This record gives sequence, C-alpha cells and structure tokens, in this order.
Amino acid sequence: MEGLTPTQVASFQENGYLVLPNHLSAGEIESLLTETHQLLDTFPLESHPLTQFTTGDDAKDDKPHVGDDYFLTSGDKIRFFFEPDAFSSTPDPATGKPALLKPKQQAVNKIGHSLHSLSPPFRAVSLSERNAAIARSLGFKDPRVLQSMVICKQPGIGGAVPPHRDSEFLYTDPPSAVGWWFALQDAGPGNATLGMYKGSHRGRTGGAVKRRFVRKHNAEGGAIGTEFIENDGPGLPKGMEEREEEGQGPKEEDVEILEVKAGSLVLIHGNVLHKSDKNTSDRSRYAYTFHVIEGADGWKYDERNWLQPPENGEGFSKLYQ
Ligand SMILES: O=C(O)CCC(=O)C(=O)O
Repeated sequence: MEGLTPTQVASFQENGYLVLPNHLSAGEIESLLTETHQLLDTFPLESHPLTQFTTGDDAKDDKPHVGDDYFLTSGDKIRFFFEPDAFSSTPDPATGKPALLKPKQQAVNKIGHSLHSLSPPFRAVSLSERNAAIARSLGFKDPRVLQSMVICKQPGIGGAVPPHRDSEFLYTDPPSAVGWWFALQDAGPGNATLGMYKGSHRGRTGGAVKRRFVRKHNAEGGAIGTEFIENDGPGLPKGMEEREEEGQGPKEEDVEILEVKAGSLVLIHGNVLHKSDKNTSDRSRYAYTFHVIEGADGWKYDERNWLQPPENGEGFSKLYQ
C-alpha cells in the first residue's frame, strides 16, 4: 500500500499539517456517522456522572471527583463528555444534578477515547494498512494508536478548543505524536473548523513543548483530576532540535482556517499549534480523530500523561500488524 508522496511529506514537515481530500469513501463516512448516531442514541443517561469536557484546571479540592474518574479511566473505553453549555446554571432541585437543556444527542461534546479498538467501524478506518503506510512515510518504527474520539461541535453550543499542541497531552520523551483528524461532515469557517498555525511546530518559531497536561495526585497518590505543568523534558522530536528565535513565535496572521469536505484527512504534527472556535452556527461539525505515538525503543511514553495504557499490559494498539 502506498503512503504519502515525498512532496506530501515535505509539505507536512514544512507547515506542520497536511490535508488529504477524499481520504474516506462515502461508504466509510456513512458507516462512521451511523455508528456515532447509534452510540449517542443508546448510551444511558441515568448512570452517567454528567461529566463536562474541559481542559482547564478545574479540580477544586484534593478528593477524587466521580467526573474526573470517568474521564481519567476512559482511555480504553467508549464514554460520553458533555458540552458545559448544555446544562442549566443551577442544579435541578429534584435530582441535585445540573439539568440538561438539550436532548443528549445534541449535548455531547465528544465520545472517547478508544473507539479505534472497541467500535468495529472506527477500528476499520483506524487500524488499517492505509494508515500504517502513512505512518511509515512519516518515519514511525512502531506506531501506536491512542486517544480516539468523535468531536461533535454541536450547533450553537459546540465549545471552542483553545490553541494547543497535541504532544502537550500525549507526551513521549522525545515528542512523537501525530494526529489523524477526519472530517465526517464538511468543515469550514461557518461551523468552527480547525485553525492551524502554519509552521508553528518548528523550534525556531517556539514549537517546543513547554507545558504538559497531566494527572494531578493527592498526598495519598490518588489521581484527583488534571493540570498543566511545565515541561522539563525534550520539547521537540528527534532531528528537530532548532533553537527558538526571538520574534518568530506563532502569529494570528499565520493561522489557516481549513475548509475541508467530509472524508478529508488532516494530519497534525504533535508540535503544531492549532485550535477551533465555538460553533455558533446551526450546523454540527462531526470529526473523528485519533493520535499516533512512537512505541519503539528510544521513546518513552510518560507515566504522568492524563491517558495511561490499558491495564491488560498490552500497551497501546499497534498500527503495524
Ligand atoms: O476538532 C476540533 O475542534 C479540535 C481537534 C483538536 O484540536 C485535536 O484533535 O487535537
């Protein structure tokens, strides 16, 4: 199976991302959307802790929260995270819980984080020879797939994703993450598409990983949530050890607002800064994304990362079969 052309690899390395139009067939898009709707229709609300998705530092005390545990143990499960704006600002007096203001299907921010292993349609488009060939073109020796999710960007309330680099969340020493992001619906300026800071992955433009999103622990060693900490390890992938140059940091005028059709694949360098706005339109913007990290000797997946390997000891899903 063919991977990327040398021109495509060069473009990925130059810009920090690469758009591959028409990557998924109409049948594949249909199967992923059908599965997404089926998951949204059937997940039980009664037993759900009503966890809302945010990457902020929201642990208010040193006790584990049910919602934090639901998030932190979702790496090998299919779970549902709500839009903060889908809830009433005061609890429902009958239940003591915040009340959902929308049907659950239109209230979920994302579904994650192991669709690639647990859902047959998502597994088929993730652990594929086609993706293995792309990973080979990018130089991966033993690529491992993790943190797969559907991001719904619900009409009117789909929350903004602040500028970030994926290696801040899935840190290996040295950094190696690459995101695979598939548009399941057309995405453009009207419905909160991806905004990519072109070239911001490079060391000279300040692309080194400077902060990390990790598990927060209490004095007893229990995980009580998440926080950002300073990165004290290598900030750039092997072979990219450039020094930062003053005044070369990411600029808003370098942001490319992607306009992509359903079925497009966007490859996202783990060090490139990217974001998406709040979806204030009346159109959803479903996307499926998973990430790949280097699992070979010479790279170490960090034990403080928010997402940890499954407890069965098998490690993250191998892309090379
Ligand atoms: O789909 C989005 O809005 C943001 C996705 C993203 O930033 C990511 O997958 O790293």
